[in-house]
Amino acid sequence: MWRLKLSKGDDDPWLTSFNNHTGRQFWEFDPTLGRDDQEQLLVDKARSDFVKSRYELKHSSDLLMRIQFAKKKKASEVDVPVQVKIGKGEEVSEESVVTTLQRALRFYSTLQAEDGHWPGDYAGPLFLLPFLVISLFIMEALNTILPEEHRKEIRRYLYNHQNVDGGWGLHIEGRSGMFCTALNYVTLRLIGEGMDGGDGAVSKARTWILDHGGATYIPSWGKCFLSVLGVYEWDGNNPMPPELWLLPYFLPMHPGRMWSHCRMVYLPMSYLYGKRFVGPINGLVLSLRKELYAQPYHQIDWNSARFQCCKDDMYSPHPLMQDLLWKCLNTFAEPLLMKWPLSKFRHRALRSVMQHIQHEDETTNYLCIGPVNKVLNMLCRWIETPNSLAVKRHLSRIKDYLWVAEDGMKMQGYNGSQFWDCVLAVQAIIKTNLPCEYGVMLQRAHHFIKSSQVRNESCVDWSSWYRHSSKGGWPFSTTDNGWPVSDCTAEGLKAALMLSQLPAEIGGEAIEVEKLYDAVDLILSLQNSSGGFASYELTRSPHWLEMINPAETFGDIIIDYQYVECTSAAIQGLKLFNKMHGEYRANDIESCIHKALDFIESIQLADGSWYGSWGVCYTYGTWFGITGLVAGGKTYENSSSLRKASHFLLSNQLTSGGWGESYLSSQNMMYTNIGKNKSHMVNTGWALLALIEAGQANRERGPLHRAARVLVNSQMANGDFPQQEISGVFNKNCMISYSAYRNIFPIWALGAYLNNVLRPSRD
Ligand code: LAN
Repeated sequence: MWRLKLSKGDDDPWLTSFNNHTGRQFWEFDPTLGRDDQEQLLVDKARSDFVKSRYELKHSSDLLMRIQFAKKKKASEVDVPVQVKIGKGEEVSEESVVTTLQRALRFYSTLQAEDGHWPGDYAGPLFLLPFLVISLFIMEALNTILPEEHRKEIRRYLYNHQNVDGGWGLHIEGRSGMFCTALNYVTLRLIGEGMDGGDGAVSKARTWILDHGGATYIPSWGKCFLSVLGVYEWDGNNPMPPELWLLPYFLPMHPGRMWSHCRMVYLPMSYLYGKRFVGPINGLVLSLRKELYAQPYHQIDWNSARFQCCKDDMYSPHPLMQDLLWKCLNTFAEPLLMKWPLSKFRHRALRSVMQHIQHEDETTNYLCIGPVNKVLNMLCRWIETPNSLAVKRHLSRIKDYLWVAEDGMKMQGYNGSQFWDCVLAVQAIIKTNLPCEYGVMLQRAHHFIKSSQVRNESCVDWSSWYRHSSKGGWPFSTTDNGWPVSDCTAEGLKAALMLSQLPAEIGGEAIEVEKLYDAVDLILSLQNSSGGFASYELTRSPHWLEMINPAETFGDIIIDYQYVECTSAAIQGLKLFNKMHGEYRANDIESCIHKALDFIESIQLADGSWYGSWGVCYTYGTWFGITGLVAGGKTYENSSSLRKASHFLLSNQLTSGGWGESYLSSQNMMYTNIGKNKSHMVNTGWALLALIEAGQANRERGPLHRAARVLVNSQMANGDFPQQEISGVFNKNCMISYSAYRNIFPIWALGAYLNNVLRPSRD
C-alpha cells in the first residue's frame, strides 16, 4: 500500500532543511499494509474507475490521498450535515449556502496536514518523468531509486495517459506530439517494457513516432535528452554555448537577465552540450537507435535534423533570425571553441557553469527551482563526480517530486504547491465567516505560513549569482526550495495580516511585525519601472529577446514578464498592510500602488478581460484584474475598466449559470468554452468572486444567484467537489494541475456570496 508521508526527513542523513522539513510531502510503498484491507478495495476501485473514463476525464481526483485521510479520521469528526440541492427556478437560500459551506469546510479540514498545509497532486505535464528516468538510467540508479513498485505505478500512469492514437501530449489533456511520445516511449523501454509491452501500447507508440517522421522531429529539449542517452547525436542539436555565462552582463542576452526558470534549465543543458556528454551505450540504447527512426541511425542527416520539429509540437516556431544565429554559431563558433586555443574558453565556461549549478543545489537543499533543472543538475553533478555527496543529496530529494494517485505515479511540476494552496485556502476559509467551522484549521495554517517565510538571503553575495533578494519572501512550495515568488509573497502577506486580525484563539498568534516589514520591502523591490510585477525577479531584459526562444513547445520563456496576477496580488497585499500598519513606508506603498494600478489598466484587453498566465485563463486573469483595481480604490462607478471587465464576465456566463473555460483559451489566446458548454466549478468560482468584488450585488443579482446555485449543486455527498478539467498553465501551452482549487474556489466564492450578497449588512 502506498502511504503519503508529511513533513518528515525520515532520518535520511543526506537531507538538509531550513525548517525541519515543514511542508515536505512524499509517497512510500509499505508492503506490509493493505492485503484484503477495505482500503485496498477502495484504491482498486478508484484505479479501475479512472481507467474506465480515462478518455473523458483525463484528470485524476487525487483519491489515494483522500482514501488515506478518510481512514485516519474518526466517524464523529467527519460528521456532515445533509446535502442540499437547489431545483431549477428555486431560490438559493442563506441556509442552503451555510449548509453547503459547513459540509465543504468539514471535508476540507480532513485534508489538512498537521503542520498546517494541504497536501495535493501538482502534476500534469508529461515530459517530466522521462527526464528523470533517462537521467537515472544513465546514472545506473534507476532500479534503486525507482524499485519495481515505483516502476509499476509509472507504467500505470503512462498507459493511463496515452492517447487513443498511441501518442502522448505535452500534458494530460493535450493532443499527441513527438516530444512526449518519443520521450515516454523511451521511458517505458528503459523501465523494462518490451517492444510489444502494454498489450500493444508500446508498439502503437512506436508506430506513432515512425508515422510522424521518426524521432529527429522531436523538439529541442527532447533532442538534448535523447543525445545524453545516446540515441540522438549532439550534431543534431542547435548550439547551447556555456560561454554565454562569460559575456558581460550589460548584453541583453546574458543568461543572468533571463527568467529564472529559463536560466536555470539552460545552465545544465549548456554544460551537457559543452561537454557533448553521452551516457554509457548498451544493448538497449543501440536497440532504441533502431526503434526510433525510419532509416538506419548512421544514415541520418543530423545537420538537417537540427531544424526538424513535428508540426503537432510546434507552438513557438523559430523566427528566421534565430535559425540564422544557430547556423552561424554552429558553423563558425562551435568548431573553434572545441579546439585549442579557444577550447580554453570552453573549459573556463564549463567551470563557471558548474559553480552556478553547485550554488543552485546548495541554496535549495538540492530541490532546485523546478523539476527540469533538478534532474539536469543531478546528472551534471554525477558526471562531475559519480559518488559525491552532492549526488547522494540529489537522489534523496527525488521523492519530493513524485506523487501517487489513482492514475499512477507521476512527476510533479514543482516540489508541491504547499504554500500557494495554503494562503488561498486561508482566504477562502476566512471569507465564509463561519468561525464555528474553523476548528484548528486556521491556527495550523497560520503556523505553516509563519514557518515558511524565507528568513535569510540565498547567500551573502546573492546578486553575483543573479539572484534577487529573498529575505522576507514566501515561496510557492516550501522554504527548502528557497525561491520566493512575488505573488506568493504578496498573498502570504495578505493571509498573515488577515489572520492577525482574528482573535488569537481562532487564528493563533500574530506574526511579528518586523517580518511583515521584510515582506513589504521585498515586494516593493520587485516592482518594475512600468509598474508591473513579474514572477521571481525584476524584468531584466527587453521583450524582443523572446526571439531567441529555442523551445518550440513553450511560449514566453526567455524573460520574466509582468503579469496581471502578480501585480494585482502586490496591490492587495500592500493595501491591506498599509491599512493596518500605516507607520511603515506609507509613501513608497502609495506610489507603488498607483503605478501598479496604471499598469493593470494598461494591459486590459479590448473586450474588458485580462489574460491569465498561470490559470485558465481569461476568467482567472479577469478575477485578478478586478480584485487588483478594487483593492487599489477603483469602483464600478469611477472606473470604466471595471465596468468593461464585469461586462466581459457576464457576457460569458453559460445558460446553466456557471463558467467553463477550456485550456485552449490559454494556448490560443482566445476565450473558449469547454466542450458541450460544461460549467467548471473553478472558473465559476473565479467569475463569481470577481463579479461580487466589482459590486454586482448592487446591480443585477440574477447572475450571482445562478452561479451560486451551480456551485451548491455540484457538491458531492461527502462535502468534496468534483475534479474537472485541468486549471493551471505555464508558458501558455503547458497545463498543470491545481488539485486544491476544486475545494478552495467553491468555498471562497460561496463565502463571498453568503456574506456580501445574501447578508451584506452583517459583513
Ligand atoms: C509556477 C507555479 C506557481 C506560479 C504562480 C505563483 C501561481 C504564479 O502566480 C507565478 C508563477 C509561478 C511561480 C510558476 C512559474 C512557472 C512554473 C515554475 C510553475 C507553473 C510551476 C512549474 C513551472 C516551471 C517553469 C515548470 C518547468 C518547466 C519549464 C518550462 C522550465
